[in-house]
Amino acid sequence: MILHEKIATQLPSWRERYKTLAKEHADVVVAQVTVGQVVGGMRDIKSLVTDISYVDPATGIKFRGMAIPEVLKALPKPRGAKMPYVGGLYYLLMVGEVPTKAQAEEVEADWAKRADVPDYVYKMLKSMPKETHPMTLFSQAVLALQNGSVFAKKYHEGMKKDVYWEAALEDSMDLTAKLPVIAAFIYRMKYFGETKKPKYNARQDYGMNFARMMGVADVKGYAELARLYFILHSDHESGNVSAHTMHLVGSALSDPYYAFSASLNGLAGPLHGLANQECLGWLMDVHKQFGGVPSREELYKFAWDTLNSGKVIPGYGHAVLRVPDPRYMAQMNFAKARFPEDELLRLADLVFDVVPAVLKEQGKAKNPAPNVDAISGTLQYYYGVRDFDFYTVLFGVGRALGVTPNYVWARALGQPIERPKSLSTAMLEDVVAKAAA
Ligand code: CMX
Repeated sequence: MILHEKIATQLPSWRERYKTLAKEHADVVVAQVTVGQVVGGMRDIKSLVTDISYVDPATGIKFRGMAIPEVLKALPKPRGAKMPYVGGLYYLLMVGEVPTKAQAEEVEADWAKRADVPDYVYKMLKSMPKETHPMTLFSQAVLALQNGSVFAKKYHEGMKKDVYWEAALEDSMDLTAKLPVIAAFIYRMKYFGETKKPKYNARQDYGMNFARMMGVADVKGYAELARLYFILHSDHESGNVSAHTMHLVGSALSDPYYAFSASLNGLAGPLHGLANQECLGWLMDVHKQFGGVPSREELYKFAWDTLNSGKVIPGYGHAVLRVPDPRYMAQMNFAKARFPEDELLRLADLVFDVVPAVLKEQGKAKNPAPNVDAISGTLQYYYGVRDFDFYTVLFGVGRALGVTPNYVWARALGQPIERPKSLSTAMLEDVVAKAAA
C-alpha cells in the first residue's frame, strides 16, 4: 500500500526527533499554566503534539503547512472536476507530501476495495427506532465495525509496539472507505425510508460515490461539494473535542473503531459539530421573518434583537481564529461561482456584510468574523440535503480523514496514554493564596 511505504520511509527520522525531545529535553519548560486555563476548559494549554495540521490565528488552518487555497490548488483532481480527490487530501495528511494524480488515485482505488459494509451493520441500523438521531446511528455503525479491527486482533496476538501503526493504518483505510457508504445509507433510510444497500463504484472517486449514493438530483454538482466539504472538515489541530477524543481514547490503545465512535459522540454535541445546523436555522429565521432577503437596516436590527435576547449569532466568532475562517471563504467562493443568485446565499453574504460590524459594536466577541459553520448548511440546502440533523454526519465523514492520520502517527511515534493531573478546588485556592502572599 502506497501510504504504508511512504510512512515506513519517513518513520526513522521522525522517531529520532521524537526520542530526542522525550529523552534529552524533557525538562525544558514549554509554557505556564494559569488558574484561568485550569478552570476554563484547558483553553490554549500547549500540551498536544501533531504534525498533521496547525491553526494559525491570523491565517487559519494549515494542513501539513499548507493553507486551504494552496491545498485546493495543489491537490490533483478527477477529470473535469474543480475540487480535488479526497484521496489526495488523505495522502497529504498521512505522509505530508502533495501526491501525484496517480498516487491520489491509488488511495481512491484502495478505498474502493475496502468499501463493502458487512450485512449485520445494515441489519442493526434497520432495527433501530425510527426517531433515532442520525449521529447515534453513525456512531453505532462505526462501533459495530470494531468486530473487524485488524489492530485489536493483532494486539491480542501479541503484535510488537513498533508495528502498531501498520495495523492502525489498515483499520484507518477500512474505516474511512466505509464511512460514506454508511452515511449515505443512514440518509436514505432515515429520511426516505429506503433500505437498499448502497453500492460503491470503483470507477468513481470518493466524492462522486458519495453524491450518487446520497441520491441527490445534481450528482455532479454535489460530488464537487462533497469533495470540498470533506477536505475542509478533516482536521483542525488536536485540541477540539472530536480530535482530542480520538487521541485520548486511542492513547489507551483502543483501536481506531472504538476511538472514532467516541470521537463522533463528541462531535454530536451542540457546542461542536451541531453548530452548523443552528446557523442555517438562524438564516432561515431571518428569511422567514422578512419573506426573503431583508435590507441592511432590517438585518442590522434583527442581529441586535438576537444579541439583546441573550443569544449568540451562530456562525460568527471563534476560539482561536482572529480572521474570517478560510474554510468559510472557500465555501463562499464555491457557492458564488456556481449559484450566485440563490436567495439563501445572497442572505448569507449580506449577513457577512452586516453581522461583523454589529458584533464589533457590541464589543464582546474577540473575533467578529464568520467561522466554517456560517455557510456550510446553506450549500447543503442548495443541493437538496435539507434535513438539518444530518449535517453533523457529513462533518463526521470529513473529520475521520483528519483524526485517523493522527491516530496512525500517534501509534507510530509511541505516544503514551494520556493522564493529566487533577487538583481539588481547595488546592487551587491554595495556589492562589500562595501567589498573593
Ligand atoms: N454572538 C454573540 N456573542 C458572541 C459571539 C457571537 N457570535 N461570539 C462570541 N460572543 C461573545 C461570547 O459569548 C462571550 O460572551 P461572554 O463574555 O458574555 O461570555 C464573548 O463574546 C467573548 O467570547 P470569545 O472569547 O470571543 O469567544 P469564545 O472563544 O468564548 O467562543 C465561540 C467561541 C465560537 C463558541 C463563540 O464565538 C460563539 O458562541 N459563536 C457562535 C456559535 C458558533 O458559531 N459556533 C461554531 C464554532 C465553530 C468552530 O468552533 O469551528
